[in-house]
Amino acid sequence: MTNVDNVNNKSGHNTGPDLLCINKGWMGRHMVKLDVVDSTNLYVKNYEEKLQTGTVVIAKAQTAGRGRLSRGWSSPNGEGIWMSYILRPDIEPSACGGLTLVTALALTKVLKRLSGLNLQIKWPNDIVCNGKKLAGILTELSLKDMKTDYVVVGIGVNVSTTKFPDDISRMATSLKLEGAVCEDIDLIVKEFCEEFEKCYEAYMATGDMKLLKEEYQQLLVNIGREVCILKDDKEFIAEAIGINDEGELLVKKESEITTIRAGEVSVRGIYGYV
Ligand code: BT5
Repeated sequence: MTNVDNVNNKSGHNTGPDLLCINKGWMGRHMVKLDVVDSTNLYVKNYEEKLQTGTVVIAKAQTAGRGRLSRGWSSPNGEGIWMSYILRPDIEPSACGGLTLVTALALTKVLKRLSGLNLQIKWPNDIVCNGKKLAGILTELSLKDMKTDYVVVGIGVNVSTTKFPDDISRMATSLKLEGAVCEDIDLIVKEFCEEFEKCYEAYMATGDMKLLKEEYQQLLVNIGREVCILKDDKEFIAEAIGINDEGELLVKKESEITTIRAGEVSVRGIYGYV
């Protein structure tokens, strides 16, 4: 077992009437269902002290859904899975970024299984289908005395959207547009919670991607492809060859291998990098 059992007992949170139970394990054992919220990530951060580890907050609509680097996330009413959950991992802050990869792996596996679609991960935080973005992940870390206090992971999955805002209409897609056999939000969330729990425990067993790397790489759209990397304000083209145990992207240029920690990596043929 991981540290999760211990931290589960940290808050004596009283389960109120808005808290529903969808999973016997710790992940999603408590769920807050909202009709509308600014952002489920912000909600978790605001109520952090009251939420047990693994609590899932899900909304039908978000009025200020957020992506990375203060970008927006379109979250129309009833058309997708807009949810966040809280983790309190006993790991170094530098290892928390790996939880984005753990989430991407669990979500891709579940969505593939239920939808029947051919889905892949675009490192580090996108799930893509036929070259378009189906889902995104936003991981936010809170520190206390330079140590990991808690982590909020937010997931946005486009489920039944058929018309996206003009600025993203060419790069975004939904389960419905791709012809998925399942669009059942409750079922997807339930199965995700079970799958995430397994992947998370594998991550926590070593504190890195060692046990998950192979499976993750099999789903990685970047692998063997030319990628365009923006690093230290400079752009360069290289071939992605995989990830290391820390979850960093490995790229090769003229036989020199570089690790990419975070930031923008565009893949040729995906979202318009040609
Ligand atoms: C992400 O950021 O992909 C993270 C998205 C996380 C959203 C979830 S929803 C629940 C939780 N609560 C929140 O407030 N957020 C999380 P990034 O890689 O920075 O991508 C953002 C970019 O994706 C935007 O700048 C748009 O170009 C594009 N985009 C916006 N809405 C989209 C959508 N619904 N589907 C596909 N692409 C979208």
